[in-house]
Amino acid sequence: MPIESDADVVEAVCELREDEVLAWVGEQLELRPPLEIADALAAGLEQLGARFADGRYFIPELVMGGEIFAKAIELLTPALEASGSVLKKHGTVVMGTVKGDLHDLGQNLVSVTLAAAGFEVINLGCDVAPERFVAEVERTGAQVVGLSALLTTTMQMQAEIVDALAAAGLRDRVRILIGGAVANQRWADEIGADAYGADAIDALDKVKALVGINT
Ligand code: B12
Repeated sequence: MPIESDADVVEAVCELREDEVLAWVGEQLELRPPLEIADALAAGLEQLGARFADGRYFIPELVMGGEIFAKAIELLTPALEASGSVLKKHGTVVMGTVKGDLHDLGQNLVSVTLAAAGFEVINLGCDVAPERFVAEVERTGAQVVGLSALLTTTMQMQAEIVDALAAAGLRDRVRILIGGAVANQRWADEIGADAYGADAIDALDKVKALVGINT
């Protein structure tokens, strides 16, 4: 079945039709902004996750779906970068997925989006321990640290990192932004983070607000 709509691409991602999905991404790049395309693909992964949750899919499907998404984001990255103001550096953001959590696709997308908008992004990858976040904030003098978590078992780690930054005496120097499928504003308030970002665009808005950029 050819991909003719965003609903079709959700199905194609779920059915792991890699070649068709990547060809569709190439076509869509001529037609609309790269983040819109990424959103459509993410909806596919969400659906795939739902099928995993209800027992129709297993780990291999999850892995392959993630790989297709990563390849698609690679295709989108030049367009994402070109859409930003790469000349002006607005500040530094340390970004990572917390310890115990291997989901890095979402935070990579956020990182590319922030970099495209003129931020220096230090992407620490996934499974990042609190002490590493502390060391990188100290080393880089970052204004913002972004913490991603996708598992109910790892969201507590976001709280531990907030505490570790405070214990290191850095809490007044760095703003803390949290995100990932299990995070929300209430959790941000509860653990004493400065903001919550729902997706890449929201993350960019929140980072701008945290460093005092109005546009
Ligand atoms: C792909 C995937 C995997 C891949 C990850 C590959 C990779 N390199 O990332 C693999 C196969 C490794 C995996 C493994 C597991 N997974 Co998984 N996975 C997914 C899936 C299908 C998609 C996640 C994704 O990448 N989405 C696309 C991106 C773009 O979205 P996103 O990550 O949410 O990011 C967006 C926002 O959240 C936000 N954001 C993200 N980070 C940040 C950070 C900041 C600072 C900000 C502001 C914003 C922000 O912006 C992003 C862009 O819009 C989800 C389903 C889902 N609904 O999320 C399950 C899901 C997260 N996984 C789940 C589970 C259970 C697991 C495993 C435990 C399975 C197992 N039994 O082994 C393991 C855990 C491994 C580990 N220790 O981490 C559950 C989690 C349930 C829960 N609430 O705890 C989910 C929800 C599936 C489900 N419905 O059951 N998984």
